[in-house]
Amino acid sequence: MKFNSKSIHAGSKHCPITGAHVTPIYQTSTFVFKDADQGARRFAGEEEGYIYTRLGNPTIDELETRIAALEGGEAAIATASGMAAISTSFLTLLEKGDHVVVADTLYGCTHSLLSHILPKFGIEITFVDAADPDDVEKAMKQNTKILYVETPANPTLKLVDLRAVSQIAHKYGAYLIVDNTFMTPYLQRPIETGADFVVHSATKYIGGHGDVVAGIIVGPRNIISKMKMPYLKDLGGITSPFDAWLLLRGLKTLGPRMEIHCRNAQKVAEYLEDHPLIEEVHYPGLPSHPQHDLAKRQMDGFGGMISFELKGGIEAGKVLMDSVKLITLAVSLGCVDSLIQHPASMTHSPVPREERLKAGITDGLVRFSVGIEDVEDIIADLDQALNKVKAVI
Ligand code: LCS
Repeated sequence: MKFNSKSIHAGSKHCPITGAHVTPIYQTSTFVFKDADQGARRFAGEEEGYIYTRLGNPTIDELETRIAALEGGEAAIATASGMAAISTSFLTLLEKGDHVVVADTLYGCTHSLLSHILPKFGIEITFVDAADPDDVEKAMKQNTKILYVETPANPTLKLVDLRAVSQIAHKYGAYLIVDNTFMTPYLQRPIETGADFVVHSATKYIGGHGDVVAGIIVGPRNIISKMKMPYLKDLGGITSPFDAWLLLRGLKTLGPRMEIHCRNAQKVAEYLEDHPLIEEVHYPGLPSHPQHDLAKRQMDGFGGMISFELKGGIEAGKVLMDSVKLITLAVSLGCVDSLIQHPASMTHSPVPREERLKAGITDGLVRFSVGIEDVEDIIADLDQALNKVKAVI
């Protein structure tokens, strides 16, 4: 099956009891055993079947099968949030004394997990400019267990050459984990270019409608099984059957939504680049993006995320964010509606200012998640808000 067919059908099982066409929300915490021996057999792993939703649930299973098929991975697990996916991967794969190499441009809470929480457990972290494979290789050591990157990175849209860094990771016997939140498997499948694991904030494009917080991990079946049992079972960060159902519903329209996000973002990026009040636009689909050639090679589309700097810095940015009407001032991204926010004071506030600036997350940077509204309306809203900026600077 091709992508859009898989996103509707992969893993889908019509209800064997009622014949319900759409998979039901198995909103139950526990499952009934026929007798005590059956319960014991299921706990012992001698018989397949459900026990308790933290250990497995039919609605969640269908989501996991579908997303693994879309990413081209062997297996997947769904988690309570993107951060639960990232922390569960690290806690499964790492041991005291291990070393992790990470891109210096990451979502703020991922940065905070790596710089404040993992070191408490004896894990050493090195931040690198992952856009430069030489910088990555210089940081690798004998005990490097994980190389972790986001591409495009949140919020600067800097790219990482996945083929190059997967070769480096494997040369040192490390796993490459790629956060594919900004792209989704519709636009980029890192496992096909050598990544070992893909993680997602499914809160974003996978859900797509701004009504769920969840995460996904995709990878080799033997390790994903271990992540599920005992790690996720004991750490506890599972998703709920209802959220899994919302994600299954979101996935059915992932391809068509991403097409519109990409088309709209390209037009918005071009509009912004031509606007006299805009200093710089970061969007991989613009020829001015320093890694535009890599974007064309590695991605099947340039995505829906843009960041930009206004002349007049953050004060001008605040006027813009306070003046939009159709566009919503809120964090999160990947929603059908357009969202605008300020990384330095919001999503990336956990990153110390000096490190933020080194990674290109300036005080004036504004991030825009372009929705699937009619692009003329999005541009008209930006235009009226930029006119307000013009009046005050
Ligand atoms: N990875 C990326 C690239 C993200 O952007 C986020 C959240 C996460 C992981 C964590 O996912 P969560 O636990 O929230 O599901 N990014 C956010 C953002 O940029 N604005 O609000 C949340």
